[in-house]
Amino acid sequence: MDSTFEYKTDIAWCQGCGNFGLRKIVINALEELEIEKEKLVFVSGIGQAAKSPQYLDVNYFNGLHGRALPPAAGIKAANPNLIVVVESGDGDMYGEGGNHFIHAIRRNPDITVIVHNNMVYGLTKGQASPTTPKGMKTPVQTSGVFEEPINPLAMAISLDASFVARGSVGEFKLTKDIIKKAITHRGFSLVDVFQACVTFNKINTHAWFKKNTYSLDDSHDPTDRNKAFELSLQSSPWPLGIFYKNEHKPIFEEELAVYRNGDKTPLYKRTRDPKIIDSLLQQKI
Ligand SMILES: Cc1ncc(C[n+]2csc(CCOP(=O)(O)OP(=O)(O)O)c2C)c(N)n1
Ligand code: SF4
Repeated sequence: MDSTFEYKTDIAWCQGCGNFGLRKIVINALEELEIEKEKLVFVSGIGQAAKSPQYLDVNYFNGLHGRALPPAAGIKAANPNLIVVVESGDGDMYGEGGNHFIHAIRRNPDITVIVHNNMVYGLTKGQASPTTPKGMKTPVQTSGVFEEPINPLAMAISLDASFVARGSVGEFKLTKDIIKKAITHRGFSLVDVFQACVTFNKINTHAWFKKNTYSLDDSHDPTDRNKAFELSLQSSPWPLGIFYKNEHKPIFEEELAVYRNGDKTPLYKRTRDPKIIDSLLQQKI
C-alpha cells in the first residue's frame, strides 16, 4: 500500500544502504501515529542520511552541515503546535553538529532527533566519523583510527536528555515503536539507529549489527538514570531499546515569555504592539 508520507522519486543511495530500511521504519511510524501532514516538519543537515526528508512527502528544512538542531528548535519555538523531527547522520549530528547536540539537550525543546548511525561519513566516501570504532582503516585513516569514539547515549544521559534510545535498522518493529514513543514524548528525544553503510563500512555490516546487539527487556526501568548510564556503556553486544526517560524537565519553548501563560498561538498569528517596543526604546534613551 502506498503511504501518504512516501515521495516517489529517484533515490541517490546505494543498493542495500541502511537508509532505505530506516526510511521505511519512519514512514510506518508516522502512518501508525496518524500524524496530520500539515503539522509535521522535518529538519536535516548534510549527508546521505540528511537527504532522507527529500525522499518523504513532508514539509522540511534542509540546513547546513551539522546545523539541523538550531532551526529545528527555532521552528518549534515559532509554532509549538508543530511536530518537529530531525534526521541526521552520526557525522552531521555528533561531529559537525556536536556543539548544538549538547546545548539542544540542555534546552530541551520538544523535538525528536533520529540519527542514522553508520559509523562513517558516507557521503564523503567513508572517512572516520565520531562513532567509527577504534582501529578501523578508512581511505583517510589508512593505518586505522587511533582516537576513541564518542558514546552519544552516555553523553545524552549524562546531560539528562529527556528521552534516550537506540534502535537498529535490522529490528523493524522495535525501532518503529521507539520512534513512535520518541515522537509522542514531550521534550528532546534522541533515537540513535544502527545501520549499515554497505559501500564504505565493511566491518559494521547488516549481519554485524544483528550479531552484536540485543533488545532490553521489560525489566529495565527507563526512569533509572544510573542503570541507563551503565547500559549505555555496554558494547559487544550493544543494547537496543529505550534507555532513559525524564518526563519532568521544563520544555524550552514553553519557558519562553510568549507562551508562558499557556497560549500556544504561533508567532506568525500574533500582532505586535509597536507601543511596547517604543516604550522599551524610550527607557534606553
Ligand atoms: C562544515 C562542513 N564540513 C564538511 C563537509 C563535507 N561533508 C558533507 S557530508 C559529510 C559527511 C556526512 O556524514 P554523516 O553525517 O555521518 O552522514 P552519512 O553520509 O554517513 O549518512 C561531510 C564531511 C561539509 N559539507 N560541511
Ligand atoms: S555510501 Fe553508504 S551511506 Fe551513502 S548511500 Fe551508499 S551505502 Fe548508504
